[in-house]
Amino acid sequence: MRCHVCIVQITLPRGSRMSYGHPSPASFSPSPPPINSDSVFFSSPTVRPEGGKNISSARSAGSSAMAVELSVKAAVGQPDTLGDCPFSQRVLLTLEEKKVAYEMKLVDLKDKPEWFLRISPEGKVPVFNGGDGKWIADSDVITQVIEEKYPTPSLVTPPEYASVGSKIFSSFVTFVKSKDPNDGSENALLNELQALEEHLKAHGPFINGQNVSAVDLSLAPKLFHLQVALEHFKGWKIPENLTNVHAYTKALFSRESFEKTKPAKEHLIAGWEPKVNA
Ligand SMILES: N[C@@H](CCC(=O)N[C@@H](CS)C(=O)NCC(=O)O)C(=O)O
Repeated sequence: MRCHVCIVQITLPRGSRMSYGHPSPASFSPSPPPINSDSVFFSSPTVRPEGGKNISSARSAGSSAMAVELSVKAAVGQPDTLGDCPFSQRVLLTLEEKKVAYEMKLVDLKDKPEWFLRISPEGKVPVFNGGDGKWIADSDVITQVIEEKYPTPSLVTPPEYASVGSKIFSSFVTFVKSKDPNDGSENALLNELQALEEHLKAHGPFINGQNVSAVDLSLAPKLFHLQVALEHFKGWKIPENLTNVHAYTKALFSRESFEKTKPAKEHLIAGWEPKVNA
């Protein structure tokens, strides 16, 4: 099913009444989820994720019978607001870039509802239903399925570029949690960013050249977390001399798809706080 009007459904998690099925390698087939009476439908041009339910342009709930659905993380302490999961945002970005209509369900990971645990037995977001009732976990698998189902515009990244920047997020996590300034975690992150700089200098502006592709949509939310969290917790910024990385983040963060799906900075910081101060 292809639609050029993106629809987002903000759902009260506790009120959701979704059907479920049994896991297979990456998917499982519940009976179609019933329409949730708590659901509110929004057309995406007016959607401000931080705005939660205070959004106009409501649509009839009846139009969602076989809709594409995506469950994502709700903000910490605010179950009706989009949260800060980079894997969830990656899938949202993929749907937005391909202009696929979808319904978004917010999940409070601190108080996982039963319906969610049925469709995601590991209790992780994102989980995706392509409209056929099969629930799929893991952003790697989900984005692959979306690419196959909606091949235009293609977001395929050539295999030789697929792992560019792939160690940035883990390096950032180590550094942001580090309490020892001499443990080498800052240098490890700088080395990864330098490698991205060199790749972009040779092949940019995006990782696969002129057009955004899947690897950029995976990296963009992670770079946003890096930028916001490191500035907040360590007063640290990506060095000025990494000019291609700066141009890259600017280009990614200013895309309409990113503006629509990004977490509010305060929610991102609230998400990292317990890990940083553990
Ligand atoms: N490899 C998974 C990672 C998903 C993941 O770790 N999601 C986190 C939120 S960002 C989660 O659901 N954690 C479970 C929890 O916090 O209880 C993917 O790419 O989708």
